[in-house]
Amino acid sequence: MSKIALITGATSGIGAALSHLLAANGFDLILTGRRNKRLVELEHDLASRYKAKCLLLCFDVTKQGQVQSSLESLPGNWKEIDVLINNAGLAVGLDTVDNGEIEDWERMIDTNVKGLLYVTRTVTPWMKQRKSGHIINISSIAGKEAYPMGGVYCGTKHAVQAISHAMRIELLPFGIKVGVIAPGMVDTEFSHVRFKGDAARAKSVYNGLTPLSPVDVAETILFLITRPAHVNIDDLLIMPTAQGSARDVFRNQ
Ligand code: NDP
Ligand code: 8X3
Repeated sequence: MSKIALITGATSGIGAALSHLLAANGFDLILTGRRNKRLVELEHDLASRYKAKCLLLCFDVTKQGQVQSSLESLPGNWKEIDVLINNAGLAVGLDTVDNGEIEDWERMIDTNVKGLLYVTRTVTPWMKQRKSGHIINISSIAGKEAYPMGGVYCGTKHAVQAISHAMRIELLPFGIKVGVIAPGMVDTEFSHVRFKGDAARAKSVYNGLTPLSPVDVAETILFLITRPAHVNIDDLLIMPTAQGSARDVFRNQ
């Protein structure tokens, strides 16, 4: 029987790459995001390439009511989620704390922290009932160290680390695994979103170096979720070879 994986933020970047990889590996997929057109295109693509079975849920993770009603609308067996990938997230802006845009802070905190919590709050009881499941939360190098002008984004990813740690302990009696993957620079729409559509600035982030690709991260997640039942990878930091810390990168100019 196929396993069911729910991926939040499947419409782009890491989530989209992971959707392809899990479909290719026989998972049935619940794919979520706000951009419905992309979800529909992704579903067609996965069906034609891998004959994948997908269920689409278009919702905004920051809206608790939408999250809960969308997930509760899952028919019958689709609630038997084996793997939850809390991937939806973003950085908005790059600024000091005394200068940052309040609206940017709200979006990051609402998406990266509260959104992850809303999805987890709905799905975890279903896993507990079945005494089975695996939750992977996407953190970041920003969840391991802070850097100037990234204080709020780093704060949200540090929160993901702490919440994941607590969940891992809470869920021990239920045999539910909780893992974290913390990537360094990945070439996705992330910088485009952070710099509010400024394509030149987004591109400059990766000048002179080879960042991780979304497929690199997806392949690592596949490894995490295919370990034997008695093995859990708690926390995995994955970096481009050219990046040694959040701020130390080697660029070939
Ligand atoms: P992308 O911008 O390419 O993808 C982000 C995904 O999150 C999209 O599918 C987007 O879907 C979804 N999303 C954002 N906001 C919401 C929301 N309010 N409700 C529902 N879905 C939402 O970036 P990445 O693939 O890089 O990001 C994925 C995760 O990886 C994030 O948590 C990010 O913080 C983390 N990360 C990224 C790194 C990088 O360098 N790229 C490094 C380390 C961690 P839609 O817009 O359709 O809603
Ligand atoms: C994204 C990577 O270094 O911009 O999480 O924080 S970074």
